[in-house]
Amino acid sequence: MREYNEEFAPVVMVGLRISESDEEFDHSMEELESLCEACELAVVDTVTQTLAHPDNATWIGSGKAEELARAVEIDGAEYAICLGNLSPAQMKNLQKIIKVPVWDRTNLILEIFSRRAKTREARLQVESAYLQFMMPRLTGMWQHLGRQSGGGGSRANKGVGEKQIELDRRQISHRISELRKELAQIDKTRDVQRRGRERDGFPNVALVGYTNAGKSSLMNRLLSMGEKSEEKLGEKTVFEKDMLFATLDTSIRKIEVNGRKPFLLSDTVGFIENIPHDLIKAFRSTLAEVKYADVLLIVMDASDPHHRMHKKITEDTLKDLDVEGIPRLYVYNKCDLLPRECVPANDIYRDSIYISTKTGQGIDDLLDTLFRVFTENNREVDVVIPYNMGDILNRIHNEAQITKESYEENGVHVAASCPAPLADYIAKVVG
Ligand SMILES: Nc1nc2c(ncn2[C@@H]2O[C@H](COP(=O)(O)OP(=O)(O)OP(=O)(O)O)[C@@H](O)[C@H]2O)c(=O)[nH]1
Ligand SMILES: [Mg+2]
Repeated sequence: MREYNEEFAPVVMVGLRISESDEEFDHSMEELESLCEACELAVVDTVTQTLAHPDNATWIGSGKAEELARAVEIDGAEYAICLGNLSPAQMKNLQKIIKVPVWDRTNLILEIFSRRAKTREARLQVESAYLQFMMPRLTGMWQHLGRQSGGGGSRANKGVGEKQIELDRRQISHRISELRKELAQIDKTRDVQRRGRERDGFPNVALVGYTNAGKSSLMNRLLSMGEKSEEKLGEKTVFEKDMLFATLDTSIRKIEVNGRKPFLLSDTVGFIENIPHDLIKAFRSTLAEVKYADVLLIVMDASDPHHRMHKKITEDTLKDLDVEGIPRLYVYNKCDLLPRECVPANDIYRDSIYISTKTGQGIDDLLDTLFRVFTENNREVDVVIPYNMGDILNRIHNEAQITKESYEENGVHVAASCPAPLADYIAKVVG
């Protein structure tokens, strides 16, 4: 039993097992409990059922639903949280029997997201996903409100309820289209910002991976290696916590580790198994940073026995995001939690790196590997930089390998092997 904060609302967790192995089922239930915890809910009891397929009416079958109703009553639970995605009708029927709101996994994830979203963009994205999820479920929701206000199922009430649902539906559709417009506007601003960053020509690296793998911790570790001033470091650090979906908003930071060339690193929302489709759709523009990256760092918690599955889920989600062509490095984090003999030695010519953001182990190897990948994408540049463009020449000195440099009448003639983003920048500015 986990220890919960006293203020968390008590809930019963409900698992329906169809064809999963014991191990898969237990893991999914454990993850559901972590999702509950992230949503400030305390799991006080668990009810499980095994069926060949979900019951059409009540999802777990009517006998099990009665058992659940008793458990809910005895435990004083305020919600039942179901593993799986229930149809609107299943949710409505189950709710009627157990007399407290029923949430499925999607519901729970949406709730976490709506509590955690901070920036305007994240809030709008979550609201849009929530409303789209709610639309087909309005009937069930009204029934629950009716029951709470003591209305029950009388004919007169039902009429009012249906009218209300029609009204709600129209209002929600209207709100969804408003949200779309606002998000499209934010998208435009984001595009302008991105073009601005592209103009600077620094390589873009994106952190991606399963939630709680240590993406934000890696960002913070790299920031701390470059920033000596405590105050400035405090302003740049991102939120990290042992909790699912700690990060929802994308943060982009310039990483300047002493003696190395700068690059931009973006940290974004983590992935999870069966991530609700509406949510992925809603977060597409936040995740767009991933699409424009030069290298993806796929971060995994190597101490988690399910990290191989997490890797697969991450790769499947990336497929949906259309980022197939971007080079990837696989970062096995939390190696401090593994026996020393289980951690392979790093080799910068491989694409898997073993690190610990906690101890700093392997971080230099990760940077070496990352710069090896940048260099592999280098392009040869042969240009004359006018004398009034000293800043570009400085960057070539700092970020490229110069093979020839001579001072001519119109400027400095350089031939160099440049990181692709810098080569693009030079082509744009110098021609
Ligand atoms: N022991 C150990 N713990 C780590 C390491 N890296 C991160 N953690 C812990 O793992 C937890 C999750 O870290 P985060 O950096 O928030 O993970 P994340 O991938 O950003 O997670 P989301 O934002 O939820 O997607 C935190 O409690 C970290 O302190 C590590 O190398 N070793
Ligand atoms: Mg994070």
